[in-house]
Amino acid sequence: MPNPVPRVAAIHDLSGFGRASLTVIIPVLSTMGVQVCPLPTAVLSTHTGGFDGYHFVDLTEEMTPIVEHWQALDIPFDAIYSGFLGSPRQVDLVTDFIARFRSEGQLVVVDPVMGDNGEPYQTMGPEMIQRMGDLVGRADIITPNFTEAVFLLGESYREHVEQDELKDWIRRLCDLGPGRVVISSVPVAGHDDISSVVAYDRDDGRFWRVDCTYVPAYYPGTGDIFASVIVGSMLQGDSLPLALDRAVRFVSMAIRASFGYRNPSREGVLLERVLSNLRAPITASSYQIMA
Ligand code: PXL
Repeated sequence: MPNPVPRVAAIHDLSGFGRASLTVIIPVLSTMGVQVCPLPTAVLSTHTGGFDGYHFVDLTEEMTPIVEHWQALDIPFDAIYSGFLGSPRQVDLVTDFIARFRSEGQLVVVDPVMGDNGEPYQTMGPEMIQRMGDLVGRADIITPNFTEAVFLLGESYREHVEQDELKDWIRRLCDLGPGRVVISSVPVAGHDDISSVVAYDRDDGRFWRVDCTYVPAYYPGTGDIFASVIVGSMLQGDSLPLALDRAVRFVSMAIRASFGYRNPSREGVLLERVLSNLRAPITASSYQIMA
């Protein structure tokens, strides 16, 4: 019997304040009609983007007993979705989780959370970056941002990349293992006011692109919201370009709903104001196939 509601194992941290990781992943997926079973990797007082002195509780030692209980219960998951990991050993634990719970028709999504704007997050050392490279090899879909794609490929960060080179990067990311790659925050040459999201499906060899108008503010947690909408959309049966389109539209809407306020950007986007839009029927889409 298939699960009456799609069920996802979500392996991410819980940052209490600042609207990132599980505090946005759970509401987004629940609103999209997906049951979230969190396997927390760490508990933090806040996320690490813009707060000093945060308290970080590593849950590495707690993860295996949780996984063993889930395995004893024989819980079937329609998707496994990992994100921010607190230590290199947690990468092994996620790999082990995928091996234990892998099943036919399941979706394994790895969001290789490591950094943004050319910089690694405070807790991401070179070992984490190297190990994350191993983990993406176990995924069906990966969702790095432009910076994380650069890290995974061992390239040097740059402001712009030509389309042919970007396609080459994406094919190289697929060579690591995943059949579908989605890269967000790709700079568009000659257009400082636009970034794009590009996706590739190895099965049909097609590249898709959605452009986003740049809003001059950086909000932590938007990558988690973006990847979660992709997961929810794929679980609803949407095609890759439609999932892409929905994720871009929703994150853009969340940023626009927040930018007009003087709310500190480190507190994240005002998700609660826009969440219900995830239930709206799809009326238009703007994805393009890349020549
Ligand atoms: O949104 C990614 C993320 C997740 N978890 C933690 C973070 C960040 C980004 O800063 O600090 C703890």
